[in-house]
Formats: sequence, C-alpha cells, structure tokens
Amino acid sequence: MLGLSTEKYASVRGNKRLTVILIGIITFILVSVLTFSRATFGLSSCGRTIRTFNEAVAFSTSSSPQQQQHTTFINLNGIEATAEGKEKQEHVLILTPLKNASPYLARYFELIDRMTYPKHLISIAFLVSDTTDDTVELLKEQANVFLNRRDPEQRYHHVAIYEKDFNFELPEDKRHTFELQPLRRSYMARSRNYLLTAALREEHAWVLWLDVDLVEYPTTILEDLMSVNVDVVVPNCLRETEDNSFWGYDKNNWQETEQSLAMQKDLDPEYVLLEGYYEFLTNRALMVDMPTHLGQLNKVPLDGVGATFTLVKAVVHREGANFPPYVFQHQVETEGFAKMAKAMGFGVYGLPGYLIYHVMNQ
Ligand SMILES: Nc1nc2c(ncn2[C@@H]2O[C@H](COP(=O)(O)OP(=O)(O)OP(=O)(O)O)[C@@H](O)[C@H]2O)c(=O)[nH]1
Ligand SMILES: [Mg+2]
Repeated sequence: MLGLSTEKYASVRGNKRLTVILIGIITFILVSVLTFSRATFGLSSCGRTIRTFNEAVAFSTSSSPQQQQHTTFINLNGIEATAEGKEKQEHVLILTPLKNASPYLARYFELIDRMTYPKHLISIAFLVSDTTDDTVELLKEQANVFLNRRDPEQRYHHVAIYEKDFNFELPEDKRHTFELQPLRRSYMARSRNYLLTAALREEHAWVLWLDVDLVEYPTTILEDLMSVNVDVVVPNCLRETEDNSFWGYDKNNWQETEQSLAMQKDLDPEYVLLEGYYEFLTNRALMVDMPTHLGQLNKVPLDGVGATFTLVKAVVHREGANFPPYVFQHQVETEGFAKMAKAMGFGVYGLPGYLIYHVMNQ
C-alpha cells in the first residue's frame, strides 16, 4: 500500500510540475505576443513602431520619468557686434512684420538675396498678422529655396515664420489718418515685440528691422552700416519716384530741437507726437531734410527712428529696449524705441547721405 501510494503521489507531483511549466510557457508566449503586437501595429502610446526587443527596452526607458535632461550652457559674453561684422563672422537676424504683403515679397527677397553679406550668417524671421492673402504660402516657398540650395555657401542660416493675429482691422483708406496713428502704431509695436521675443537667438549679434515694401538699397548696405559701429543706425529712406526726383519718405528719423523740446514741456504726457502731419507741427529736424552731400557714411545723432531699414546691435534689445505700445516720452513704436534706447545710454544715429527707397504709394 505504502509503496503503491508513494508511486501515485510521485506521478501526481510529476503531473503538477508539468502543468505549472506548461502554464508558465503559455503565459510567456501570450505576454510576448501581446507586447509585440501592440508595438508592431503602432498601438504604443506615442504611435511609434517598435521592431526589436532592444527597441522595446529603449522605449520603456526613454519614457521613464527618470530620463536624463541636459543643461544648456551658453556663454553670452562672446557675442560681439563690431565694425568688422563680416570678417568676424557675426550673425544678423532680419526681422520683418507682415500684413497682406504678397505683392511686395518677390522684390523683398530679391533685394535680400543680392546683399553681399554671407548668407550663412543671415537668419530671417517674419511675423504675419491679420492676413487674408497668400503671404504665408509665398514665405514657405521662398524659405525652402533659401535653406536648401545645392551650394551650401548660398544657403541662409535659418528662416522662421510666426503667425499672430491681433484682429486689428483698419480700412486701407484710413491707414494714415492722423487720429488713428497712435492705435495703428501701438499694434505695430506689439507685432514687433512678438517677433523679436520669438526670433532672437544666442548667435545673433545684429538685428535688422526691414519693412517689406522697400524697392532699392545698395548690396553692401549691411557691411556699410556695420562699419559706422553704433548701437542703432538708419539710412535715409526716400520715396521711389518716376522722374528720380528727391522725395523724402521716412519722416520718423528725426532730431529734437530747442523748439520741439520747449513745446513738449507743456504737453500732456499721454499725447503722442507724429511726424509728417499738418494737424500738429512738432518743430523737429527731419533727416529727410538734412544735407545729403557730406558723404554716405557721415552720421548725425537722432532722437527718433523709423524701421524701414534699421540696424541694431542685438545687445540693445537684449538689455531691454523694445517697441513701446504705450506712450513713452510722447512716442510709441519705433520712435519710442529710439527714445528708450537713448534713455538707456545707447547711441542712435542716421546717415542722411546713405539713400534707400520705399515703394511709391498713396
Ligand atoms: N504684423 C503686422 N505687420 C504689419 C501690420 N501693418 C503693416 N505691417 C507690416 O509692417 C511693415 C511696415 O508697414 P507699412 O504698411 O509699410 O507701414 P508704413 O511704411 O508706415 O506705411 P506705407 O506708407 O503704407 O507703406 C510692412 O512690412 C508691413 O507689411 C500689422 O498690422 N501687423
Ligand atoms: Mg511701408
């Protein structure tokens, strides 16, 4: 009996072991099939396709909360904007705000591309606002050309397109109405600040504010303006004319005078002064009225600037001078920027003899 029952027990124990092993094998196969089928058919949480066991392990570690993050260390002491920008390989960031700008883009890109400054040192960034035409599509097409040319020497460093609507609508025939200028310019200021904060990177030594509707400027303009070696510099922006007659365009480049400062003493601090309007005369000295024969690079100090073509050492923006959308010393936007830069101790200059041209419009 004893011998028989021992045999029975032994065979029962043997069967149990076999069953446990079988269950183990089946479970392993099921789990493996489930795991790999989820991954292979792209059902993993991030939609990635995992093909090998090693990838599966890597995937599980990469999404672990203990993932190693690396600190970014950038020494900002090394960024310099000098008179020898080209030789010292200094990067330039071109910034252009845009609104329904497609008619101007072909000429805008042609002029940029003609410049002799090395393309690999140029980044371009756009802020497109409240736009209904095909500006964004045209920008994408041109960016693709500028970034992917066969010759690496001809490729630009970076192109970025930002879109931000302010839902600011102004009928085309009211764009230059005197009373609406502070509001229009305040929205322009917001656009410029958005663009600046989105696009400025650590490599940029210079920022060039460039309006889309210029029709002519010299190919060496970046090297020329850099050679003046000041914090903010603007050329003299005229209006394109059919008979090549001299017709000043950008009246936002100006100097305060004794009379203009005296008049401001009694002015409501919230009052925004504007140039080029008969409604309120400011008595400032406009750069478009200054002598142009004293040499292309002859510089004059300015207190207000426009931004059709304004070259700024990036340090000026980095340290905090931007485009006030509120009233700062009676100015907003670009002229407010000049006032702010001066209040911070930066130098702001214009070149009356260095001529560039804005499209003729109403
Ligand atoms: N993001 C943005 N850009 C704008 C807006 N209005 C104009 N722009 C762009 O800002 C730049 C300067 O605007 P312009 O309309 O040329 O201003 P302006 O030179 O004072 O006026 P015009 O004499 O009509 O040329 C151009 O590149 C425009 O495309 C706006 O509301 N938002
Ligand atoms: Mg314009």
